[in-house]
Amino acid sequence: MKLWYERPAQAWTEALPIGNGRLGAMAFGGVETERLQLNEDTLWSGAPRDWNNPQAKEVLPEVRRLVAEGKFVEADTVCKQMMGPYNQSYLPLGNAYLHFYHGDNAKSYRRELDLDTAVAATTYTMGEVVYTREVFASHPDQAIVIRLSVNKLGMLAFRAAMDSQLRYKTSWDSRAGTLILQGKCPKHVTPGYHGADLPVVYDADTGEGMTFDCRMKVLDADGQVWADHDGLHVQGATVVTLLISAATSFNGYDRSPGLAGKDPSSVVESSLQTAQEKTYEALRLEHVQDYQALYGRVDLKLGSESRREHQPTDRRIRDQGAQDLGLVELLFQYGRYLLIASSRPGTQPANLQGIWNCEARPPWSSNWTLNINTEMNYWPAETCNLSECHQPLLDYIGELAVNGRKTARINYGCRGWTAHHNGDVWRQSAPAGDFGAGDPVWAIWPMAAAWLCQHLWEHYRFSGDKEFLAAKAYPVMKEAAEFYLDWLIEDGDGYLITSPSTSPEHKFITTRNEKAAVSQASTMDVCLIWDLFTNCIEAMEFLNRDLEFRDSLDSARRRLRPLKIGQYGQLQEWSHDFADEDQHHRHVSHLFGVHPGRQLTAQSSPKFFNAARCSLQRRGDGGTGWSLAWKINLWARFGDGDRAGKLISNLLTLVEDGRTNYHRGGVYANLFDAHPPFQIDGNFGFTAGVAEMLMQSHTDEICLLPALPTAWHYGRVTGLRARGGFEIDIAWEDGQLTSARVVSLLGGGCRLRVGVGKRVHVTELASGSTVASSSDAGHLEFTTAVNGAYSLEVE
Ligand code: FUC
Repeated sequence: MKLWYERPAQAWTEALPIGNGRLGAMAFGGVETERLQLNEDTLWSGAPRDWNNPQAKEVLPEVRRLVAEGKFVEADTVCKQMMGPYNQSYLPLGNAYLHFYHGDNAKSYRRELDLDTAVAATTYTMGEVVYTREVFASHPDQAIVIRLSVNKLGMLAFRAAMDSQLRYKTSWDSRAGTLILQGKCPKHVTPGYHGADLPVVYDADTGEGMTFDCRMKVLDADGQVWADHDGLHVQGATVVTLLISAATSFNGYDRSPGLAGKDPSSVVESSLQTAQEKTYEALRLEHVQDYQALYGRVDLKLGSESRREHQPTDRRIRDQGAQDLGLVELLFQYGRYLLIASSRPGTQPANLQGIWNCEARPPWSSNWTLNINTEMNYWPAETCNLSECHQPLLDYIGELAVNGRKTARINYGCRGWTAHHNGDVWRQSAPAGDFGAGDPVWAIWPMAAAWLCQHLWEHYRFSGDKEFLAAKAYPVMKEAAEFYLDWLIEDGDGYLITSPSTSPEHKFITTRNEKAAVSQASTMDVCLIWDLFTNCIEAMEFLNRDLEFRDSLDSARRRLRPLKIGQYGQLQEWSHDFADEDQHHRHVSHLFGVHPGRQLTAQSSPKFFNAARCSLQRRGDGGTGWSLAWKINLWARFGDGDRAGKLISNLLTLVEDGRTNYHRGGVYANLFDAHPPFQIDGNFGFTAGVAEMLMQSHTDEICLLPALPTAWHYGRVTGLRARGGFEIDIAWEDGQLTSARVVSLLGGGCRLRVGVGKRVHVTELASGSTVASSSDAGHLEFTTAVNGAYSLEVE
């Protein structure tokens, strides 16, 4: 499980990411100069502000009237008055450089990232001297640790320096051997997709804008060490350990980090203080143990003779792509690695770039885009056994709801809470769009609360954590449901609809042959509300709470305008059978009910399920990285392993650095997902998709191997998680299930669907007794004990 290369990274998308959830670095592995590009996950421009727009409420009746009259283009124009300001931007902290004095004529060069240990390493030789470098981001010690060594006494000499693109100054503490970088963030950054004369605006040093502190320190060195205006110097050493730590003045989403911020310096000092009392070996051991406790839970082996582990990763992608099943395994585990590295309890959720960003105006502000991207980031969290890593998103939702309550009231005069398509560290909840400069096709979408609440419910379904459901999840879900109850209006035919309504980012063609964004009751709106109401109803029944409210949700759910099938047999994207602006558009929002929703299944609604398949067929097999990843998950839900496999092939193609394209996603040399540009959602969506091909549990049964591609002849997966608190191992040969194991963490009933022609039986391991055998339909049902283990054999 290694990514490895024969030359240093030339571009950022060749560098290797490390992270502890909060601190991140991209390691370039340069010979003469090593660069570690640094990030800290709370480092954002701006401060809390009022983004709500009372005018939205004023124009809402007019927008609704125009939509009802079919004047969609006019409605688009008027609903621009409903927008608020743009959201702020995630920022790059800086760089640490190690300048060596040995030139760059290295031999036997190799750099790698080992997913089993989360350690990046570089080795090369210069004449007789072998140089070795290791770097990792420790979660227990909240520091980035660098180890340099040579095999010849005293041959190590370098100068270490730091810089930043933001406002900064450096200083040094020669006695402590510490280099200090202190900086200040802009109070405003205009998103890169919007032109501005002054896109990056700073306040006075004591004014608005986050401050930050980053320190690099020699932990131990056996040579001479000193610090001066030029940086940290090491000479005549054989082994050196460096520590880097950083913090910001971020003091919560609702406090100004410039005027009422935390003191970042004391945070950095104290983490360095704790780390420096340990040896390098101890730091490394604790890091590896902490990491492996999460990473080691899932293992995937796809049997094949076509593995090319002996080839560098970039060549494997270029020459073999998805035919190299070892590369598929690597990309699967990389998604898990990246989630552990970018999302730990107490940190910010993984944003569009996880935590890795080198630009002051990154693509789409490296924000939380809530109309697919942020949710996709967390698709693998539960199924791939990283439930703890889901926590930052769950916390974010609770905080967003606090701001979203004001937005619901001020913008729409509704109860409850809502949020729109863009979020930032200040928990921006209003429609971003610079008060009218934005396009309604993305800005007018008060649906984020519904989608995000799915994560609260899913966390409960996987973990069975009743305390979490009762105290944290349910109250937020209920308030979101209140918002949508108020947001829904009557359509005159007895149905409830949303208006204005968009299908995110995709326009339709009106009968007057014009492009428009807003109409009524897009399929996604209806499916999102169905999902939220259904989850709330189940939660209320389980908690035995608010049963009257339950009834009003249930009757509203029955009155949602029904889905429709269009002229091609497709599931209509809008409530009229409009023509698509782009038949191959990257978003597949109208298929939400198939995945990640559960409204449309072959059993519950075969007609719409088949229509949804027709829609996906029409969309084609192209798209941005995340779009390909969503399609993998969808084809898995349609039970078509080969088609999912085809999408995997399309995603596992090498994209050169610097290209942008909306139709051809892939991966970069470092296996980062390419929208392009780099966007991490496709990595997470891919990993979730592979899990979905091997096991599904979104209905009331656990389905083993629902969408296995023919090319994955034999293999096994261990440690996947199913709803209901089950841990599942599966093995197969010749494309057929051979055995499985179920560990029940919560006890209770377990229903399996195995889909093999032969008879299977299930044995309880503790007692050795058979607890179930399959009928011909391949269904099994048995009761499990808490922590009970069950083995399934094919007869
Ligand atoms: C949505 C998508 C884009 C991109 C952006 C971050 O706007 O349509 O493709 O992923 O989010």
